[in-house]
Amino acid sequence: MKRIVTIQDISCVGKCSLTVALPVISAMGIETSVLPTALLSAHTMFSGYTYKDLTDQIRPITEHWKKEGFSFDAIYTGYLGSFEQIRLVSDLFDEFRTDDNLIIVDPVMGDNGKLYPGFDEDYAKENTKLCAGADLILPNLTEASCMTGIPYKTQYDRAYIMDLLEALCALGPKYAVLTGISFDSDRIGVMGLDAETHQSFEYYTGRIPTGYHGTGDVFSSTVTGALVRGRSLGDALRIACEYTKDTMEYTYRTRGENAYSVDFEVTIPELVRMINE
Ligand code: PXL
Repeated sequence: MKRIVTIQDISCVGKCSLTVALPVISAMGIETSVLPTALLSAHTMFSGYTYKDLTDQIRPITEHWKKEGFSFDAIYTGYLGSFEQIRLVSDLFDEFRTDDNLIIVDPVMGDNGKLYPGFDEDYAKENTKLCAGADLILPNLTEASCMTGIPYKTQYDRAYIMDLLEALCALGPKYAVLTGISFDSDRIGVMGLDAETHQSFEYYTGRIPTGYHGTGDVFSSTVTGALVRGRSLGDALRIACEYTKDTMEYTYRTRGENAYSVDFEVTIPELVRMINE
């Protein structure tokens, strides 16, 4: 069985980060090891959340893993909490990178033009160091703009997206994929760039007229799982876009706009069908 390690927080309530990555990647038939970076009572969109930093656990845990000889088919990082964590996770990349495993970085920092509570521009710049060591990075437009210094826009054309992708590739990953790209009101999807060949690719689905927390984590977990299951990047992106859209559609239909995250559990059978076909 293939094994992934995913490195991000546990938000006890809120369906994001590890509480999404674990069920989604496990459902794809892959062992999911975790390295929790922090323990929160709920995700940071709830006011008054508690936060227990787990930075001091990262080294002892990875040292034990090294002693045991554990290896991972992919290392997938999401929400991290501090400069120190970025440094420790970069070290972890160096220690656990092999010739054929994958390093996937979702530089979770913000959305809709704003950084999440607790993050600032300096933190965004520090995240570029993590991206440099990745095979694939999966920022949204907000995160891409903060990391590259290219101003965030809500109205844009293909040239703007290509500029962002080129700037992201210049950070050092093999592939950059931008999420949440929309050139018209009823389609949304992803555009990516191969840093070596400069070939671009894209995939779109119908658009659900609202945004939900945790959808980026559903998307990135699915891309990671599909790649480890041997799918091409184009195919992994298609499966992840479709699964994310299905979960958003179901959530919108049954709960409207005010859900605190998406009901990805209900659509897991569809994900399992897509990954096995
Ligand atoms: O879904 C991204 C995410 C992950 N972890 C925490 C968050 C968020 C988004 O707000 O607050 C703690």
